[in-house]
Amino acid sequence: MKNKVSRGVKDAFLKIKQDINILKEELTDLKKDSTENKNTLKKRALVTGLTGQDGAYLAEFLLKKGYEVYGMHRRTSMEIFDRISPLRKKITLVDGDITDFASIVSILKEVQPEEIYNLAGQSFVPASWTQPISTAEINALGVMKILEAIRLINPKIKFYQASTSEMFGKVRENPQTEKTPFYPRSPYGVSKVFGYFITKNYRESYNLFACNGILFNHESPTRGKQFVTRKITHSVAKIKLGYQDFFEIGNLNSKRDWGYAGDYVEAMWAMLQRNKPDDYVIGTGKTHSVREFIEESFKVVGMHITWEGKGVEEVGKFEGKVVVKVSPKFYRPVEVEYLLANSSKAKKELKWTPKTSFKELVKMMVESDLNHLKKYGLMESDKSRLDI
Ligand code: NAP
Ligand code: G4F
Repeated sequence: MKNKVSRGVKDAFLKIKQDINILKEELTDLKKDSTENKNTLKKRALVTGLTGQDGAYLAEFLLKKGYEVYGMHRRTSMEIFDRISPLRKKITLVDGDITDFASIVSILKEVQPEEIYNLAGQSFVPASWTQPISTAEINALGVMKILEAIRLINPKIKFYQASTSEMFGKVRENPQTEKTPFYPRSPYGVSKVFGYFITKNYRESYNLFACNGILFNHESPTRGKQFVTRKITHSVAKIKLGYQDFFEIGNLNSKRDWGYAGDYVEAMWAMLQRNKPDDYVIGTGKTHSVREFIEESFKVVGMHITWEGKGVEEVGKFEGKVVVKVSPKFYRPVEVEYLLANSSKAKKELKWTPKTSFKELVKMMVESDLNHLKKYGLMESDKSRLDI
């Protein structure tokens, strides 16, 4: 009798052990399924202009958010991936050009993105006077080609268009909001007005989720060296280290609302997460002149400069030596004199505010240029064309 009971208890124990093992296996399978599901549920974004300043910052931000990131890359004679080199293994490059409708269609079919960020652009304003037609083909028609491809292939794709404060041009009011009328002053500005309105038009005509980010100037240590901020910080670093004596500059008095690119890409993403598509002004709400940017950059390296002369005769000096010279070579046929953003709508609806101040931005850029030059010396890429 006693033996029978103990055998019964033993069997019951074995049964429980077997059940526990089965449950353990089921749990492991469940865990595996849920990780696999999580992977397939990853949102997929296509970024055009991935190799540019904003493209690299946006890709990094989207990866942190758990996105699968695809970047459009157009063929060039030299493959330069400096900005995205730390991300290369985490993103997928797809070959295309936004002026080539066939390549956009193929990419949309292959990648099947849920979100497209159109950052591709001929973004250098002076080049829009020397290459006005290609500027329009990229910045105006290129946008329409992407929108058409979205409409034909998958109208559910959400679309972000990189619009710009350059559209305000000869400003009609201060500060500029989403309601301020446009008055572009360059072929670049005009091409971007087309991009803006075609985005709005496809939203209204076909109910596409298409947004315009009207972004004011935003900079970073990886800003192209032809843009005034990076030209200044790079030149100041070279002067400080004795690689050059002075640099030449154009209009010292134009004012810009300068922010940090790393902050601005967060606003791009936030626009596509709303329930309804809309357009937003993104800026800091503070404006500074080119002259102030130069003074602040020299301050970072301990050089307090003074100005002498007027107009094209004006120079900036440090300890009696000329370190900045005005040159009409850098004047534009017509100028955008003053930009200042009012981003209250973005603050209210996107909960977006800039985190980096003007002084922090200048310091970040000057120090980055100094450190790079100290580490590598003057490289071929540091001598790139600054005469345009
Ligand atoms: P960026 O550094 O000049 O980058 C532009 C990107 O567009 C590059 O990756 C470039 O590729 C790519 N691209 C040019 N033409 C193309 C084409 N036909 N097909 C595919 N890709 C093409 O400019 P960003 O400062 O990052 O600005 C990003 C976008 O925002 C631009 O559209 C710009 O106009 C706009 N935006 C910029 C600011 C600003 O302050 N940064 C403000 C408002 C709006 P490559 O590397 O091959 O040249
Ligand atoms: O740095 P910039 O060339 O930028 P710009 O023309 O304001 O355009 C940038 O911002 C736009 C947003 O408003 C973007 F849509 C556009 O893609 C680009 O990113 O020039 C800024 C100001 C201008 O008034 C210019 O005349 O600086 C003045 N400036 C004075 N000397 C100079 C120079 N600009 C450049 N590039 N080089 C000079 O030597």
